[in-house]
Amino acid sequence: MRGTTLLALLAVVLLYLVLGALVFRALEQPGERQAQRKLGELRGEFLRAHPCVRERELAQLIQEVADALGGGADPDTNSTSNSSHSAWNLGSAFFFSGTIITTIGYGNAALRTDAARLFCIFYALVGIPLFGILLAGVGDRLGSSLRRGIGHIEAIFLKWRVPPELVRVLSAMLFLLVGCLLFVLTPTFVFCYMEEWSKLEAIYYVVVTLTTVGFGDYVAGANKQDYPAYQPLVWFWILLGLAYFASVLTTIGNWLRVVSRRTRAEMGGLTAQAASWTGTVTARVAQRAGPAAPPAEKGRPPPAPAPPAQAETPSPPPASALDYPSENLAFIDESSDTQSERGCAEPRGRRRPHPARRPARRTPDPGAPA
Ligand code: Q6F
Repeated sequence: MRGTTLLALLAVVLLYLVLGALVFRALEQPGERQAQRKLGELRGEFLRAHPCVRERELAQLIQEVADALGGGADPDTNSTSNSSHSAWNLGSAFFFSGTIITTIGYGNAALRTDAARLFCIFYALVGIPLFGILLAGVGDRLGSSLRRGIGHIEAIFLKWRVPPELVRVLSAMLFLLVGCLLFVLTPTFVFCYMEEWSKLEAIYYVVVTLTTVGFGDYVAGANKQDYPAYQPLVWFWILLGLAYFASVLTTIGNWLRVVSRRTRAEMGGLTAQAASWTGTVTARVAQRAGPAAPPAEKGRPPPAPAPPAQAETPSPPPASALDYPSENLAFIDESSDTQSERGCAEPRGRRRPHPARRPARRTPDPGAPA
């Protein structure tokens, strides 16, 4: 990637961050203000109702509670009854290890001792790549079995003489639909029922988890359930869902890459035009000034009709994946491969030849390194 492209990308990302900040602030700050106000009122009321409690003491207790909550302690405890619930029993600790190696990192309970933090460093450094290997394997399996299933349906479509183009689009949609059904919608309903979350909360949790953002405001399986199979099922869902989402995110990335390439090509056209214009102008100026004229720019090659810019302009942007959504959606089972700069999947080895697959369109990418 060239320096200018990188800078442009940096600018886009910065803009995106600012946009996020503005929207989140607008949506969240009013509620926060209100909650703060209410808390202050409650505190004042409490102090008025219990004159024996000093304000300092109450503030101290609140601070202690807030700190303990961060460590995963249960606030619903008093000195006499020891709650059997622990954020660090074996099941919860196992879950915690899972949030490390998957990089979900909910953070609903965090490490408090230096020894544990030190161990966490090395645990993460080994565990994350290890889990990555597993995820790649799972993604591979998942992709090929999904593809096999959809291949049957494709064959039926083709038998019905549905145009191959349409079959490709349909099968890509089917890919997305089946995946969504299996890894987003079904879990959403399960979480709705098991955790008593609203539909929005549940789907928000699903996306936050499978994108590995992992805020930790919602955590599945945190409350003791009557179903012993629930937590293992969530584990299973996370393993498959992460693989599916990895491929979906890769696909979206490929679309964005196509958009950026297109923009770059258009921008390249503009700069080339500008370059050839300035080139002509300087040439004329130089001509008029005569052969003795000093070079227009010191330390730079003369502004000849710039060949590198020319190379970027002429052909219209390659027939891009955005024109053929199915070509991109077909990536959905190829998540385990790191997508190259070109963002085109190489047909890999033992893949069943795709009846409707058209040979990969490969147009030289003007922006790619040679
Ligand atoms: C779980 C649990 C959650 C909370 C720390 C994510 C792996 C399923 C628990 C699960 C267990 C204990 C998820 C598994 C991953 N959830 N207790 O197993 O006090 O909140 S706690 Cl959601 Cl990566």
